Amino acid sequence: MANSKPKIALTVAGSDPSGGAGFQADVRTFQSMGVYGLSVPSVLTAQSTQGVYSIHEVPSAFMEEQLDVLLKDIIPGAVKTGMLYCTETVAAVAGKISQYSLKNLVIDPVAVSSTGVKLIEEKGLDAIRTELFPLAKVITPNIYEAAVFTGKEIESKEDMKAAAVRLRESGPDAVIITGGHLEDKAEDMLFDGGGFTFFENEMLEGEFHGTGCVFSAALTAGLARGHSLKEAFFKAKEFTYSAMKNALSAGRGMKVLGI
Ligand code: PXL
Repeated sequence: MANSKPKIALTVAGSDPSGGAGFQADVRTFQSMGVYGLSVPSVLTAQSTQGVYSIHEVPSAFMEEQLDVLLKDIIPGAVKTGMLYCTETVAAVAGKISQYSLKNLVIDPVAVSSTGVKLIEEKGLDAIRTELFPLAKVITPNIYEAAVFTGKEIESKEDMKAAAVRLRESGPDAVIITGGHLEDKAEDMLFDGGGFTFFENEMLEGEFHGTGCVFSAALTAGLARGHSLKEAFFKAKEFTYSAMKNALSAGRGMKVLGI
């Protein structure tokens, strides 16, 4: 069928000039999964594969303008948020998501870079929890972020389950905790209020940049394509794992995923 309606997803995320993470990685992931990508940068970073050197916020009034101009024209089938950095940005994004009744919202509560740089202000964490989590179809913290948001260390599968239950009380329909490195396996877990679904991969050697971004973007693409959350979760895991296996040494630092 010619001219069938395109599947469209939006990312509201930081810019990573190296392309390994941030909205650049999200759009490449959307494209690779057959979904047309919209992108609104929320923060600019000076960054290479060797690390984040500096962070420059996009003014919140301009965030609102970017979203208004775009959403009056196109309503995406799914949306993800990545790095938001400060409370004003979180408030601007949450306001526009509500105003335009955006569906299939994936919140990746980015807190720290793969090289250990803080990617959010302290107060931003609270704003994400109170303003964005209640709007979300699913939130995708990694183990470290889940520990930051719950204030409890996660050292076992039981800890992961308890953190997911706790996080879901903030309002998202479901919680996916990624990157559990337990017993030499890479464990990821979905909790949708009913049951816990674990997805296990063998650990891959090496350090990778952007795995969280690529996973949450692939999940968003799956939702934009009309998959159920569980189906989108499995497909996003497979996509990310294969992109890690095909990782590239583009620069002198960490590997970026081969999407
Ligand atoms: O991987 C988390 C992340 C998300 N978004 C941006 C980043 C990073 C990590 O460096 O730079 C823009």
